[in-house]
Amino acid sequence: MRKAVIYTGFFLLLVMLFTQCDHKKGKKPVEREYAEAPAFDADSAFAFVKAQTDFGPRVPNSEAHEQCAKYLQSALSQFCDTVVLQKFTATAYNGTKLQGTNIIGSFAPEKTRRVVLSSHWDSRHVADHDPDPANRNHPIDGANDGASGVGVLLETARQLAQKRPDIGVDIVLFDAEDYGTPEGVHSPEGEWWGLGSQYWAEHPHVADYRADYGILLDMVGDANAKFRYEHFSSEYAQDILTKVWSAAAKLGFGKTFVAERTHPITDDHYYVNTLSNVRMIDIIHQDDYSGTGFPPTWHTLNDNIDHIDKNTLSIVGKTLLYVIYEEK
Ligand code: AHN
Ligand code: ZN
Repeated sequence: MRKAVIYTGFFLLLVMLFTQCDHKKGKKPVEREYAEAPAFDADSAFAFVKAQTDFGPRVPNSEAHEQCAKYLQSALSQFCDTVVLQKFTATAYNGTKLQGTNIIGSFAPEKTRRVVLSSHWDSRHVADHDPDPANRNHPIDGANDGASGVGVLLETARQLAQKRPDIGVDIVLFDAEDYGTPEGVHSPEGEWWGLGSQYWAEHPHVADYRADYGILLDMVGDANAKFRYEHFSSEYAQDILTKVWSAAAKLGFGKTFVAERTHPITDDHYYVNTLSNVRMIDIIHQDDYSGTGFPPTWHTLNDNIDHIDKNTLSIVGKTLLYVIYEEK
């Protein structure tokens, strides 16, 4: 009788040991896959966002814009192998001549296999969607609309510098994305958004520039961010959308990256896709319930650092790093 109890106990112990091992074995492949990518530090990304908004609105032709360009150049210089400032003059919807600068940091510029990561670094000259009409001609901080994407890319650059991926990477910070025609204002026919990306697409920073694909970040800092398959991204580069959204799903971010098609946005990726030979997707926060199609702070004075969520920055940064380190 006692022997039977001892045998049963021993048997149960063996079963427990085996199921434990099995459990660990089942988990390991995912851990091993992810171990390739370095950690993404959300506090650091947030600090990179705040450093930009601390300059104030980064509207082309302003002092804050000029100071921020210097900051971004020096930040990228710490991490990248090369940094190029691409200066251009663009005419805005109202005839204003904008002095623009696209800022481009490269890792391993000699490699042919490469990916381009982008975001716009300027902020909008007017809060034309602010609920208070008195605020609508004030410039915005653009913490989400501009600085969030750049913050994620600066932290990504910091990680790439510490652990080199197999492929080359270009970080292209577009200027003058957000100087488009304000709501209710009449302007001549023309393409008034994405002035910096239009320039870069037609005048790449190196001759015969090519990349395997591109990823644009726009508004990646809201607490309730949801990213779907934006229409133009899907038309030009559905395979890249699938790659990125699958990576997010593997990391457990399926609630933020939802594999569902949604309507077109005229963003920097539109000009890259139509005017250059690089195929680029847009990771952009679209909202069906806010009334504008974008998050509630969009083009309002509320688009400030108080509405930036570290967790969203982290989800986007970890997904990006995963995708980059998967490329061989
Ligand atoms: C349109 O509203 C057509 N495009 C806006 C793209 C944008 C503005 N992204 C951020 N700010
Ligand atoms: Zn905007």
